[in-house]
Amino acid sequence: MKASVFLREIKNMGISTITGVPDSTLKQFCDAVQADGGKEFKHYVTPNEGAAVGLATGEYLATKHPCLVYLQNSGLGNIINPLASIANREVYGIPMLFVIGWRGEPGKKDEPQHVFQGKVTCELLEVMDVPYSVIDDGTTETQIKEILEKAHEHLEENRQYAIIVKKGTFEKERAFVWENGYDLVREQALKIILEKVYRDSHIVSTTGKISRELYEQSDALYGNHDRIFMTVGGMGHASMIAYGIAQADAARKIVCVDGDGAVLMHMGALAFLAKQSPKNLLHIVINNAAHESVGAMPTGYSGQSYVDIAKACGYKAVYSVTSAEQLRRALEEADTVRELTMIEVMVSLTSREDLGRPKESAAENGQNFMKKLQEI
Ligand SMILES: Cc1ncc(C[n+]2csc(CCOP(=O)(O)OP(=O)(O)O)c2C)c(N)n1
Repeated sequence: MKASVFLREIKNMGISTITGVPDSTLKQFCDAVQADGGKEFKHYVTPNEGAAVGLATGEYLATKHPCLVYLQNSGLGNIINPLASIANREVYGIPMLFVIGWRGEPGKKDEPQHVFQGKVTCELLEVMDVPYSVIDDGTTETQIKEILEKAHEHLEENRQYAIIVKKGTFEKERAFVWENGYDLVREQALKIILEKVYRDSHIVSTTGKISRELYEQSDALYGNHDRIFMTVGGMGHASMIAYGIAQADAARKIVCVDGDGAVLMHMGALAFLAKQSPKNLLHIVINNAAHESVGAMPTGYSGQSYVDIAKACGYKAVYSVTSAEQLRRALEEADTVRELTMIEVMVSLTSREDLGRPKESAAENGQNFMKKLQEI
């Protein structure tokens, strides 16, 4: 099915505001929403999925029109609080239509972080009092119309309804492409970071391609990746994991390699970290103004600087760099400062088609990281 056809039916059911966080399973859907460019739909990429439920709640209060909230099933955790304690029919009864990308569908091979989440996706919706339909590449236009009619009935009763989207449901159409104006390639920046910090620090890296690129570059440079803890799931929590390690032993140097979308998702961590001010934590934000790993949709804070926020929160030193040379210099300086520091690295929207994935299980990588941690 074409995502543009799906969107037309969404419009026909009276929805004209779409909000959420992008997902690779929903890439074609996200591209179609971007391609609309605000003509038929108002569109907001929110910091996290719970924030989208908040926005949808406000829109309904103001207009009596339900919103469409899209998310990867990893984001279910983020919506549970506002769904259970605001939107549920036993509280305010706020209707909204969820469109959920299903990673880790049982029986299909997927990454470790998606396996359990994929298994409990339907159950979670049942527990949350959200009825749902599942669609795939065999779902016809007529069936979609029927599903949306059913959804409409639930929305009319002040309930929510979810459409779970299997991988490959939406056909490829015109991809949404944009440039952010930066030249430095993320993978090159990550290599520079590894060259500077890998020997005497431990790294906590964020969700998505940043971890996958660090993994490959570390193998290429040092023949192992044991000093990297990859936050493969739990998007937005890498800096708090890094802090957890840093506070346990002030003698260890910890580097968090974060993404701009991930920092935005749980931005409160910046304020917390600044308050704690660990001297042994270097926070690097790879900023491409987008969720590049899942299709490069711009974030809700695209084009803005993270160091200004970090500085205002109380980070002791901040650098924003756009070139390899500036990055090398900032890493040198950060090493002499030895205070809570943020380096923001502005990078392009480039990544390799043949980028690999970790070969070991997550548990194995976790164990190896813990062993290495004891060595320094
Ligand atoms: C809670 C949650 N929502 C959505 C996703 C899907 N997801 C994986 S990586 C990613 C984009 C990360 O963006 P950013 O941190 O800016 O890094 P980039 O991919 O641009 O390098 C998203 C949205 C997820 N893993 N978890």
